[in-house]
Amino acid sequence: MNSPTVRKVDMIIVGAGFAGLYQLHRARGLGLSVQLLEAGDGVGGTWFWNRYPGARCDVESLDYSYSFSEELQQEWNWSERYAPQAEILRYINHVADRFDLRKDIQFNTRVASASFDDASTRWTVVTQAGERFECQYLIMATGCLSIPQPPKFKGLESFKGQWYHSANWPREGVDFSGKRVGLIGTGSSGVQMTPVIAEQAAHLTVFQRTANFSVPAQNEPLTEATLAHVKAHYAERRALGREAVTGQYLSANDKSALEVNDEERLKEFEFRWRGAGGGFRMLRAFNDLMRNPVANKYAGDFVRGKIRATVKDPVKADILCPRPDLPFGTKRLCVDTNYYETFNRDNVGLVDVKAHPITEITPTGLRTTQGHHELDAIVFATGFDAMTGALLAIDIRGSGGQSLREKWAAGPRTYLGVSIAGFPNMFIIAGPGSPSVLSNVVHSIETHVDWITNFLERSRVQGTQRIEADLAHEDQWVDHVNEAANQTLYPVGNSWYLGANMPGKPRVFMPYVAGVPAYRRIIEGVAEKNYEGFMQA
Ligand code: N01
Repeated sequence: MNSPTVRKVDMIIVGAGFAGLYQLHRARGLGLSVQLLEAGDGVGGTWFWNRYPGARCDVESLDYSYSFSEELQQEWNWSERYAPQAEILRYINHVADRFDLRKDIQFNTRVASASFDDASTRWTVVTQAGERFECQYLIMATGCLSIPQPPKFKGLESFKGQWYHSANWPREGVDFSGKRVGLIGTGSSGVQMTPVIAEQAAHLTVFQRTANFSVPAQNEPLTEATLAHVKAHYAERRALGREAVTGQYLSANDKSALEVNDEERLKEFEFRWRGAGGGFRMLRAFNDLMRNPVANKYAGDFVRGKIRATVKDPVKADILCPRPDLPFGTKRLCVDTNYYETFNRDNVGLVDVKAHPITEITPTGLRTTQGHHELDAIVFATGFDAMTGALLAIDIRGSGGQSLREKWAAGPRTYLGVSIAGFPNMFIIAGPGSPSVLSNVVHSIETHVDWITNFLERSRVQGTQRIEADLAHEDQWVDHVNEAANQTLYPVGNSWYLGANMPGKPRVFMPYVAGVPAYRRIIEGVAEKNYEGFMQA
């Protein structure tokens, strides 16, 4: 039998989202031969798959975009403050064309395994179709929210209508006109699609297990004058973003919620809810919202007050109000357009499936412990195996054949969120242990890609063949990430940040909470000290 051909390149990148495309561009700049492997048939990553109605970013597009090319940021015109999915996908396609990236991307290619050979210091990457590649550097640009949590409901196979998952939406769209639709899940995806589906469907029933907090996006079209102003000062905007805790400048108030009186506190919350632009600005209303339970409760009570003032039916309002044991913002804050208002429509129902759990899907709908709901279509907005799912979906074997699945059996462990001890010459972009999903992720991606590229440039000059995080440094970093999380209220939130949404997943707070500027200073310091904590041979 002939042995399969092996394609040899300097670098394999897995994933053609924001991270993979920029890494491809930068690696080419180093003169490396690169092959990018992508499971989908187009670029865009999360924006390729998540085409559900109402999908849009929750970080403003003027910030949630690449900063590496002045020409790119000058020529692209965002239409709205928070661009819809289709526009973001057009932008990513534009980037792929503008920088001629497609010629190094192989689509429809899902990676099955990757193994490191200590003798040659090369990775062998095998696709699900059995193709083999060999490379010196392996870059995992697989995304934090790319493995949907499959709906596991008894009886789903018997359902006679159509069902959909938010992250695997039909490309041609779905027409819900005249249909009775059930929507399970009220995280960012469910909250974004509720108002849009309600407009079209004959009836929408939202099945909510946990009430989360949602704040208005205050989305609006971007005028020519706004675009011109931003473009004239883009460098300043990006510089402010770099020094902001989330990598996006959002006028942070440096006062404690406890040092002001009731009137001033309310004024600040109102300002952020309405006038100052909405969205994540609410998290910056006071400097201790995510650390001090009393401060946090003020924010939670404010939003609960808004829900009760908006939703006319007091029973629905009560179900929609997050319970006191969920601190504000500790499950990822949802950013919406008309979410709570939608529950005032006659064709929208709400079922509390914590109080009355779903028992089964039936051929004609869904049953809870309280009764049966007749449905023509079911939408699952039930989330993802976040942060680790895409990496562990691949059988990754590092030095000495060590399995990543085994190494991470009790939760992810990284050095700086970018490297894993025992897995030489492999880097992860915006992975667990870095600000990642708690930041403007496009900014964090650029930070990682630039850092990795500089590291590789230097090691090529020095003739280094093998780069590997030192285990003791990794242990220290994991402790530091945990300590930082434990100084906040985040771990209380039982969220996907902790893996709490996946039955059986170890509970470890995965992103690094200390903020983008603090993180950048750490990784820049590591670079300055000859990449301290990395063994280089
Ligand atoms: O997923 P989620 P998502 N029975 O995990 C419920 C990003 N994103 O796709 O909270 C009943 O947040 C689950 O209930 P509970 C963003 O980072 C960004 O909405 O586990 N319900 C929850 O309500 C976001 O945080 C945008 O009790 C079940 C929901 O499903 C992340 O992606 C837009 C259930 C899942 O919420 C994930 O968001 C969209 C069950 N068996 C997504 N299983 C932007 O705006 C789960 N649920 C950029």
